[in-house]
Amino acid sequence: MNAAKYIWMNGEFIPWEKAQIHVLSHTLHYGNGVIEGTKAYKTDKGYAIFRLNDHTRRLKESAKMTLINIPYTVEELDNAQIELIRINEFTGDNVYIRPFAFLGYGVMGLYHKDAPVETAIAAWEWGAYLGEEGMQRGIRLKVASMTRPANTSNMGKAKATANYLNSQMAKFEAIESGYDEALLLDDHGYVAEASGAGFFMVREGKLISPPNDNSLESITQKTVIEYAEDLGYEVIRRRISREELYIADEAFLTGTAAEITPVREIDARIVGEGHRGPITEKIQSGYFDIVFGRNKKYEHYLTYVTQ
Ligand code: PPE
Repeated sequence: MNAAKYIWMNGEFIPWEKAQIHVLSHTLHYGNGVIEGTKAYKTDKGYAIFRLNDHTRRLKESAKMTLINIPYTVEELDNAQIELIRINEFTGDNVYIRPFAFLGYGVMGLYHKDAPVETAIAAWEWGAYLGEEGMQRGIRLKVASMTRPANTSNMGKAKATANYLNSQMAKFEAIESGYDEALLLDDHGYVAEASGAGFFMVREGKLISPPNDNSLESITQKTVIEYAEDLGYEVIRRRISREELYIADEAFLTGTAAEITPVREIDARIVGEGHRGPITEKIQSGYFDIVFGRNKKYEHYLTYVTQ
């Protein structure tokens, strides 16, 4: 990975290589932690963080769901992210920001009430999540053999570290089978989300995305819905069955890291014409206009980092 200069940890900026923890940290053993993924883009007016407040609020909400008490306010965490971008003196055209909270050293056993909460924020330059070529040509998706855990036994709406075991198994399986990314169904057989991104398909000129009954409330998904409706497209939130995937005219993934990644194949079925579809291309280029500050209407989503 691309190391940066500083990491914010428990209220202080410390050198990147000093941000270390004990091997008996609670989260390493039992997996209760929460993460966020936020991105800053280099605009004409310097770096701007996209939907910063929405991401930070989601971090606090994930922590509330998983019984982790983050001892910082949303405002304090927002300011720490702004300052982190400033002092790291990044130069790339975008920077990924990873705020997170986990349980530290001092308590073993499952009852975590007295385990100390550690809060940290790292930021680094991260290239195209599913490859530059994928952004142009589209990626190949495999429906995972495991489903997303049922709502009766997990918390899909929390961006919880523990949810990524399921994601990791699916992603590994997809790549080992020659695909780029995994798409996970819910426990009833309907599309939930990709291993680290949301899902959209296009049929008869309409955009369709699953409800978040069994998945993360994706901030990029929300942005795409708002923008697509602005462009005059109808957007429908409804369940998508597996066979319907195979006859989609277009498909794409949405995520902070994945941005808008076109899908060109799903389980050996060619999607549409087998390359980035026209509506996908419009949404993708419009999304980049928004995050890079080239669309005034969406500028309220940007937090500028003044030097
Ligand atoms: N679902 C999952 C499971 C997920 O991890 C993400 C983001 C999304 C949907 C899209 O959410 P949003 O970023 O709010 O639009 N995944 C993050 C981490 C990826 C990683 O590999 O790490 C991200 O994109 O930041």
